[in-house]
Amino acid sequence: MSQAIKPSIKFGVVGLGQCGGNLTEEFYLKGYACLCLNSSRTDLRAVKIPTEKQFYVGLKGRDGAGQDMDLGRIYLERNAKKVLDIAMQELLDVEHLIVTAGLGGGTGSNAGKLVEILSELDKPITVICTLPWDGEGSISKVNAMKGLDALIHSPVESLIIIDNQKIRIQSSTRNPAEFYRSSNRFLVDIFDRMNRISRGTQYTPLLGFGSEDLRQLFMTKGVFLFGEIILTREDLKSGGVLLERLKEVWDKGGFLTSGFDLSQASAAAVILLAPQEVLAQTSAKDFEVFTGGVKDLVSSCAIYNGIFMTRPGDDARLFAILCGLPLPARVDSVLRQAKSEGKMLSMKITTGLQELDLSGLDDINIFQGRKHKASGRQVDSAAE
Ligand SMILES: Nc1nc2c(ncn2[C@@H]2O[C@H](COP(=O)(O)OP(=O)(O)OP(=O)(O)O)[C@@H](O)[C@H]2O)c(=O)[nH]1
Ligand SMILES: [Mg+2]
Repeated sequence: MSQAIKPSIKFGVVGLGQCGGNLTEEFYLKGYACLCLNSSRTDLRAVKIPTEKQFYVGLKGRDGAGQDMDLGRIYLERNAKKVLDIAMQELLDVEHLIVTAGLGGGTGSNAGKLVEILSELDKPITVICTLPWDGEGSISKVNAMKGLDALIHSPVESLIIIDNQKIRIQSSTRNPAEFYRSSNRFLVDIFDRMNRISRGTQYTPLLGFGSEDLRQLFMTKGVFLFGEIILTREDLKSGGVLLERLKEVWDKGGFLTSGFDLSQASAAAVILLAPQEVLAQTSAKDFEVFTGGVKDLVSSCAIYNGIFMTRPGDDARLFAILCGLPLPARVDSVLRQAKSEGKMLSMKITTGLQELDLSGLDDINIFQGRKHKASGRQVDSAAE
């Protein structure tokens, strides 16, 4: 899908901190209205969006928050009016705001505070945030959990949670800049394709899924999960196989957090895009088995279905969205780590340097009485 297709929802993206900036850069490359906020001019320079879309929100020229979440919050509070003025000017005609941030850093973990500030614009807000991977520092995990809690209590509509542990496991390269860039791009690519389905004039809607359907899903309070699968002819031959592929994308696929109780979703969408030659081989009965299976998976929940006929030769794709979900199991795991590691860390910090036991050393003075020749004069070390 190309940028020639208009987006279904006019999103405007605000990135906070380094991770937020990296994710926002990907949206910018797809043509969305974007701006980056950071308390570090060094981090801002690294983001490849025009300088007039980058804004310093630190204090007195300080460079970053150094993982100090309280300092990051003070920065944002002091810059609240500036942030609001910029957002009003840059994102006036967008319909829905997206805030991107890495939970863990001192700046990005204040995404909840940013949501509070931006709520003055009276536009719905979705947050895309990351959770730290297991090998990250204890401060990161404590910040991430405090930041997530602040988000839950903020006026955010939907929350998209990226699991950096999944990114670490799945990445084939050891270079963090590289694996973050490719996973950011992978995710934003799918997001963007999903946001251009309903407006693609080359797709013939057989069962329509419109902009308003997508908007309803993004406005549903709770965690938002989405994924895309390229289907093989085998997948489309049986409703049962298709359902297994769908479960795969919701349970393990992509880089979003997993471990959800799918039956708790309050809305779901399944959109099939396939060329005529593939659709002609898919029996209506199998599609019924599939949609019936989806209903069983998510129990009582609003379901939006869409089928679009694409151009001959195109890949058959299935987009799957679940929303209104409670927090996933991965959050419990990071919370447990934050509590145990955080406790140990604060003990270490408050203990400081230990007293030395010098008993037994008092009477030892090896150089006492020795004569030294220094700077051409006799020095009696005992007398010095
Ligand atoms: N998925 C993903 N995670 C990232 C990326 N960049 C950083 N992170 C993670 O995001 C979390 C926060 O890190 P940063 O964004 O560097 O922190 P910050 O918000 O700039 O905060 P300070 O540097 O303390 O001011 C950490 O867990 C990082 O590992 C990225 O491009 N993609
Ligand atoms: Mg930073």
